[in-house]
Amino acid sequence: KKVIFSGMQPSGVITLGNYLGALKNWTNLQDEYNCLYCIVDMHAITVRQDPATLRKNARNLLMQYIAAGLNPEKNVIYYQSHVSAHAELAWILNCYTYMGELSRMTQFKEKSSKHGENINAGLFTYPALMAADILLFQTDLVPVGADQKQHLELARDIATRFNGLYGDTFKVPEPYIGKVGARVMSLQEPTSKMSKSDEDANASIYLMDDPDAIMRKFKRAVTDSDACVRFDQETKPGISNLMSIYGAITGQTMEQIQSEFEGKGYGDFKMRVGEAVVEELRPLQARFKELSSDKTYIDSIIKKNAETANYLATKTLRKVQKKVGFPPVV
Ligand code: AQP
Repeated sequence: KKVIFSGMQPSGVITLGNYLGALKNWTNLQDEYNCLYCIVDMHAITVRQDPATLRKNARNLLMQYIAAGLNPEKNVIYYQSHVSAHAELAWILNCYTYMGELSRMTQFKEKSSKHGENINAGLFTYPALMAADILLFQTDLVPVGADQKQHLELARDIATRFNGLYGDTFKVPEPYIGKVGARVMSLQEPTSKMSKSDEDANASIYLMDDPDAIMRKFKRAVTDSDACVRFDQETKPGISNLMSIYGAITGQTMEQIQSEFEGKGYGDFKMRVGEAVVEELRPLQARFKELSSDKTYIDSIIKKNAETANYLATKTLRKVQKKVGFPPVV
């Protein structure tokens, strides 16, 4: 079976964007591939986090992975910080990554302008850590959204460079292009993406929002004055966003949605989108609630999966350490 690796940052409470763009699609891969899904808490601290909140978000994220349908017996679901090989390989890869390459990363440019008061070295070398995450497991395929493509490309370059210098060491990962997940935009500013770290709570639907909150946020979603449900991301970003959310859940095409709401007002349309989201999230929320009350079970999952990830990661790390000339432990 081919290996798939992906992850999310516990940098907030995950949103409908994270779910429709990534998590929901991951659940369809678990039978066909060997999948590792990491909670990348080491990446999260490249932006300042409150320790207690980070801990809580990370545990919730792990439970949300499971609640969304990832089977923890089949997928390796674990915290990045529990597998020290991530940091160790990242250091080595940092030494094979050029400043020029890192300076070209658009995420660094964006995040450093957003977090101007804390442009730390970790934020800059983030892609080397991400390369380590992926390369540690001899990953074949990485499901990535458009915004992570550049980082994956760099991971491939680093792997190829290392292999060129020392002989075959890393599998060079490919992007996994599956059924395209929806790119969900902010409900308040539909030209920028929905983000878990957005300070405006009305801009995002959180996976754990109750039905009232979900309906309220959709009612308030920014649209336009055209009063026609039609897909046009240029001139109607708000409506187009609601249409892709609805389509991602119901499986309908944009044309089908357009004809379903022909002659109907935005009020009706928003209600239907809200209801569809509420129904989609209902079973996930129920399962999350069950998991939250089973501390022993979750703890055992965390422990067991960290052991598996550690075992797999150490195999690659030892190989790399040997190649670069580190002496074996005697
Ligand atoms: N709006 C989105 N629509 C579709 N997919 C999305 N993803 C994120 N936002 C959307 C996908 O979710 C995964 C999570 O990636 P991440 O946790 O590494 O962080 P991110 O991409 O930076 O997501 P956020 O929510 O915007 O987090 P913050 O606010 O912390 O930066 C990825 O697979 C991503 O493609």
